[in-house]
Amino acid sequence: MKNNLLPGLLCSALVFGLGACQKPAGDQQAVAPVASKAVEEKVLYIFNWSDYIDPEVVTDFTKETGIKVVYDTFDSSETLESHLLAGNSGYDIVVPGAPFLGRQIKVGVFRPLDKSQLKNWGNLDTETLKLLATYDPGNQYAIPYMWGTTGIGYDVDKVQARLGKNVALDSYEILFKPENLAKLKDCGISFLDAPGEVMAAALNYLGKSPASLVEADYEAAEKLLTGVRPYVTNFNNMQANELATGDVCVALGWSGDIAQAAARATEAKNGIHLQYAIPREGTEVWIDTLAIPTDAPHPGNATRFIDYIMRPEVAAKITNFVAYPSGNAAALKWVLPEITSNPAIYPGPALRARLYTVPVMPDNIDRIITRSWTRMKTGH
Ligand code: N2P
Repeated sequence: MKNNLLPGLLCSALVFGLGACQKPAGDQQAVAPVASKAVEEKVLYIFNWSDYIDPEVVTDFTKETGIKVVYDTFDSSETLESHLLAGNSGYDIVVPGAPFLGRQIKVGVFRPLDKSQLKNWGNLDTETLKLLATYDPGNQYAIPYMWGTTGIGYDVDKVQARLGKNVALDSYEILFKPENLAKLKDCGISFLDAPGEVMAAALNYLGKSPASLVEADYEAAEKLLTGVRPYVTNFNNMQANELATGDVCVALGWSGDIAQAAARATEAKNGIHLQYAIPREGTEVWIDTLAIPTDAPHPGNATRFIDYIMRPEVAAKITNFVAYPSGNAAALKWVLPEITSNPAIYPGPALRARLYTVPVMPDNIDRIITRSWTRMKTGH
């Protein structure tokens, strides 16, 4: 065999996953392009939030591309972050919220998107991209996936039976006033286990900036939460089931998860009527994103998946399943009318005017938040 055939043979063997591409000395130029394109195994490792996709989207992608998907889930931004910071997570696609994306970009854990391969980019919502660019300048590393709000999920009958018919169900007073919580404790109270988001909600409720840089403001927020803590049944980011089954009757939670809970309860015909309110005091609107870790083993497959998700019908299929709006403007016409017309999922202008976003916080503030969250939860 002639020596100059060898590089091609060695590298094409990789298509079948047989091993590392060895570049013979002196012939590196000839093999490099082949090595970077053709070597990916037909597999893709995704790490997403739980209850955050229509499983059919994943199986349809595999049917169309032959790329097998290994799909894992996580339940907190902190879990995702620890995987990313440890390195070699093995994941090709991850789903950080925008503030986490912003701070993780700074430490180099993501690879820039290959926009030349993202032909569906034009379907993305320009306003959402603009907002996302405040975390990811130039939209280099991530696309908007879904967005939503943080608010109050409640069992209408149980809450009204305990707080009276005249109580404002769209006020954070339900969740932050100990006298209300004392009356609700027997039917179960769930709070998100999301330190940054809950602290921001507490700050905002206290009339402070949800993105405050003042240490004393965090002391006040911690004090508020410490007063609430004895009434909280659990801190949890998977609230759809516990609300749907009646294990808890009120939650500080995420819009789509609460909509999913309401749908599950209706389907189960268990007599539980759940609603979601965007608090009148204002609350957070957040964006979650799709990004590719720097050390992703299959960045080409990841790019294909991201482009697939950006097809309007696909993005809409996810929204129809998870009840979170997508960052894809072209998807809107494929979204079910009962979802687009639900103001708890797609808030109208008056509600939107009450929403705030949380930026990437400086490290010292992040540390304050983490410490005070731990103190509040553990009691020391
Ligand atoms: C999916 C919830 C993801 C929202 N269950 C996190 N921002």
